Amino acid sequence: MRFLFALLATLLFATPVWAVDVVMNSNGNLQFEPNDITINSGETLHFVNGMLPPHNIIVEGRADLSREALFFSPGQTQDIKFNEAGDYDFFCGHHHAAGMMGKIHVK
Ligand SMILES: [Cu+2]
Repeated sequence: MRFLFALLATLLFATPVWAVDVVMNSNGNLQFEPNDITINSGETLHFVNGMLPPHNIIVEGRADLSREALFFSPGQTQDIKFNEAGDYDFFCGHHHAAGMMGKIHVK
């Protein structure tokens, strides 16, 4: 029995496969949190929908990295893997004018 609990705990609380959680509006501010992100190439960002949806993720000039479909439900997630080093600007297409944007630096 103890073994099963240990196994379950390992499965449930294992180190996530992504590098950074990015919350889309966690507290009523129309922002990505964090919005200045540094990762290594090959790492993945895990976007989590927060409040005041809908939100999406547009990586400027990179349709392949963007997630244009709007998220309507809090808690929806989307992973984006960045394989190439560089600086990327990203924003929420629905709230760009409100300043919901950020930068991703891939080393
Ligand atoms: Cu938004």
